[in-house]
Amino acid sequence: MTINFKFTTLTAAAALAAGLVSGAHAADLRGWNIHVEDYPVSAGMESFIAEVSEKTGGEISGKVFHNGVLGSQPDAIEQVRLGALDFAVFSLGPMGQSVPETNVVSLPFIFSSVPEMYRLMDGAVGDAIGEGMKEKGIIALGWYAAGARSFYNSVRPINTPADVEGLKVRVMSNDLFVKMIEAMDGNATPMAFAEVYQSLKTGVVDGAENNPPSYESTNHFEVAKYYSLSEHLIIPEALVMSKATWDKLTPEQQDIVMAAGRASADYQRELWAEREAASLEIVKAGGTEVNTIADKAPFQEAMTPVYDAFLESNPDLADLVNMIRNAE
Ligand code: BDP
Repeated sequence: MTINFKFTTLTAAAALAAGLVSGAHAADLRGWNIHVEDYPVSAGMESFIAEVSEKTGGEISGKVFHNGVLGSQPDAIEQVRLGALDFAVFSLGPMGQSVPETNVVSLPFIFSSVPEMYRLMDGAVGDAIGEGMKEKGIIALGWYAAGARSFYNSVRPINTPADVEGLKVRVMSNDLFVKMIEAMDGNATPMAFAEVYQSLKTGVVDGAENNPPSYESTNHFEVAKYYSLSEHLIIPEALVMSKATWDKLTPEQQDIVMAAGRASADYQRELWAEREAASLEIVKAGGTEVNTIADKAPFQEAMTPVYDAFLESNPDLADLVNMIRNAE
């Protein structure tokens, strides 16, 4: 018995050194996705896992579970940290509770434009946030596009912060978004993405906020006809792998996974630009009244208390905030 046991252990160790066992263990990765199958994030995730499978000669394969069937986003973030889910695309919005650094990109109007967000996330800002995620068990493989989020509701077009007053607005689960709505005297309701359609329809909430592809793909536009281009949040999304899964890979496999993650982000960003334009056309054809906001300065000014409270309770993140705010 003892001899057999030793033999088995040695064989396993030898196989591990050759990268065979780790590859075999990682073979069937489970990917969490909140979106419908026909969505830029979904296509990006599919291209990622297909490339990983091809480049590892099938040592690592996987399946993407679309439509949030594996649970809500806040839960899935914890599952990835624990290694119960292997990969996912997360908005950095609901990641704030687990990874403090990610809160910086959830501050309203912190990026001045989407191109600026890409540039900074592909540089030192993204590196700092990625480090914070790694410390919490999440490996960032690529920054995905999510455009800018704007308000929509079933009551009235929004042109000034005063138009938000008294509205019940669904937000993603993060206290920063509650504070953002309260700064305009609205009533914020944190709620899972999957529950928003029904809540809009039954009047549990008057509105929500999201980018055009999410407003369209969820059919929220059918039940909240006013879409006002406030573009108050530019929050990147991340293709991530659980560190528990990552640590089982050989260095060669890790290189393949990292390169496939980056490539899938480039692809997703291209798809995003097309989908954003298409989504706006679809919602307009469906009867949505889209309005631009002539002057966004009053919204930005209304956010001062949000920044003040954030910096007061997170003084260690001031450098990162300033790095983004002072970016040329
Ligand atoms: C979408 C994001 C998704 C979020 C969702 C939300 O892609 O990750 O869960 O917004 O509002 O734009 O919950």
